[in-house]
Amino acid sequence: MIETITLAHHIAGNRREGAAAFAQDNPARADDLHVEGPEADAALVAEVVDAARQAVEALAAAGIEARADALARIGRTLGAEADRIALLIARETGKTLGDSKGEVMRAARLFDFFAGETLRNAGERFASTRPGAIVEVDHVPVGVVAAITPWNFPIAIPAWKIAPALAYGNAVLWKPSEIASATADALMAVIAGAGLPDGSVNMLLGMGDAGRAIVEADGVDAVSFTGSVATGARVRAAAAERGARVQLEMGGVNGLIVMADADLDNAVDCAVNGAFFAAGQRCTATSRMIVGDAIADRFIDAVRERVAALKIGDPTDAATQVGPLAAPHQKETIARQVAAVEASGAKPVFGGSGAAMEQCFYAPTLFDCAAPEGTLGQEEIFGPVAGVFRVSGFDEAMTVLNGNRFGLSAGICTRSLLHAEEFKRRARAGMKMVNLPTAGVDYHAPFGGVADSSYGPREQGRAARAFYTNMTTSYVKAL
Ligand code: UN1
Repeated sequence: MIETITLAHHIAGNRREGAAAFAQDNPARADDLHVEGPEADAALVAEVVDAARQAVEALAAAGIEARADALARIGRTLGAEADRIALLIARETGKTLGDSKGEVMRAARLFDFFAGETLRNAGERFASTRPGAIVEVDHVPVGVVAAITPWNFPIAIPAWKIAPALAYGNAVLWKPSEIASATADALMAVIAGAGLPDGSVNMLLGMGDAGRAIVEADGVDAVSFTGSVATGARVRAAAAERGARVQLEMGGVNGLIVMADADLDNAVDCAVNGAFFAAGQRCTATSRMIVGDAIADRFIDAVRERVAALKIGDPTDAATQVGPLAAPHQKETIARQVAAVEASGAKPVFGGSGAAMEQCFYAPTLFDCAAPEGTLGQEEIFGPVAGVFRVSGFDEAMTVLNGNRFGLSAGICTRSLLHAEEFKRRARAGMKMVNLPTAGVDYHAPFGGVADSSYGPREQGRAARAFYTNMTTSYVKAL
């Protein structure tokens, strides 16, 4: 029996229905879940911007303690409802139940963290060069902030945009991915019960057209986007056109260096987790294993053995470690990219173009002797596909690591403190991991990349304030 969920936009506390414009089915099985929802247009965006503008006033009037309480309440409710929401994430996006539960808890902690930050938004005070005057610096709300979020972290990424936006007094216009809209609706239900003023968080559904209408809307003061490089470039251009603030988190072709002196067991754990968990659908996933010649054969054998033992299957089964890709078109894209890699002469160690399975499943795929300038070295493949790049030593490893236009996350497995420090100094990446997978970040530390991976200020942690506030400088002379 297929459950059908028909979604609506959420505008200032009310549901707004519309003709179904997109659909998402459980990517692991055909007989379970069908989600559909409408597409927002420019008129709807304008209506939301008005409601949100009023909410900015109401949020200021409510005061910081009311906002902190509301954020803490959202965190608590998410924690209490984690099992129910995790099951929905697994059914809608194919993320394993364990990962989904972990993600809901991460979202809960993000709301909790920013509940605290609401009260800690302190300014600065200077003596003025003009005798008798003082200078005060305040961090004030930007206004109406749009959050455009992807499906691969369908609740944590929205949380790390919505929570700081509210903490610092902004109202939110959120457009979740059409692949994760039922999960988004579940988060909206939790937010609705938190006691925030109507219009503080509004959700418009849809695909590219809705996203474009939001980014181009005049009253949207800032846009925080996580998604593909191609879409990110369009968001940046449209926001720049009208002078709106923009923050982009996009792709990565992240590399993990495995030095000959590494703890091999740990390095294999890092590589397998980074490349294949979440079916490789993390922008921090490991696409490139940059391995010292001396241990490459042993490393590959150990990876093959570890991957053969992975339990691939229904994400709602608690024992499953790797689920499907999120949607049929994702699987088609991966299949096309893998075929291109094979056409260039590469032979898979395991997986490959025959690895497409039933529904949206795609088996882990690893190529040996990958060329740094080829597809595996240069192009993001948002699936369980990685290449081994054999190198002669540390310097060559660093050259390969920094050899593409991205710079999100990078890792090294080594027992050498010298190489770990050199790696931290020379790796061109926003996140640097020593003896840890390239994926998996904390919620209280800054997150973001360099080069073509990111644009604008960092997300998460206290660093998030830079994007969600304007600085004002006041000069006061008491007479
Ligand atoms: C993580 O690795 O824990 O879309 C987070 C992504 C990133 C988040 C990664 N923005 O995969």
